[in-house]
Amino acid sequence: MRILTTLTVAGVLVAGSAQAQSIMADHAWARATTPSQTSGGIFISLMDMGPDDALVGARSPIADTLQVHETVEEAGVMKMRPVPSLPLPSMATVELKPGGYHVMVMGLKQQLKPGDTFPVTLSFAHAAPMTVSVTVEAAGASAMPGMPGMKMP
Ligand SMILES: [Cu+2]
Repeated sequence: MRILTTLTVAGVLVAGSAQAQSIMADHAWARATTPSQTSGGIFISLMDMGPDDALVGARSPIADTLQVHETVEEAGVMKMRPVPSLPLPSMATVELKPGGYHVMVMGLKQQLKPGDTFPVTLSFAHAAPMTVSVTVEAAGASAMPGMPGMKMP
């Protein structure tokens, strides 16, 4: 008896729902945290295979509050602030990544250790809510493109 696994979308657990899911998620990851850290960031690629949509919220059992944030530069200083809704244009991929959009985790109830996974449920303006499995990666892992191997004098 063989169980087909070829149709499994990596890292994505689509909640049982009759509603069609037009959003696909890829590489959902979070930065590892220290024991005293109470906040963190989640990064993910979202592909909208349906009509225009928007990411409007997120929740997870691991933290009190999750917010969609954007990173902006003000007078040479990088700051982040909440956005009520992150547009997901039809047939496009929006990447939440360090230095850009991210899901901010506040009030962490546990330390995020490399290799751990935890569920996050994303809410959209139109598509059905989607629960994805987020993998914790070492702080700095694949976070800063171009940085590994670059030695500054
Ligand atoms: Cu943030």
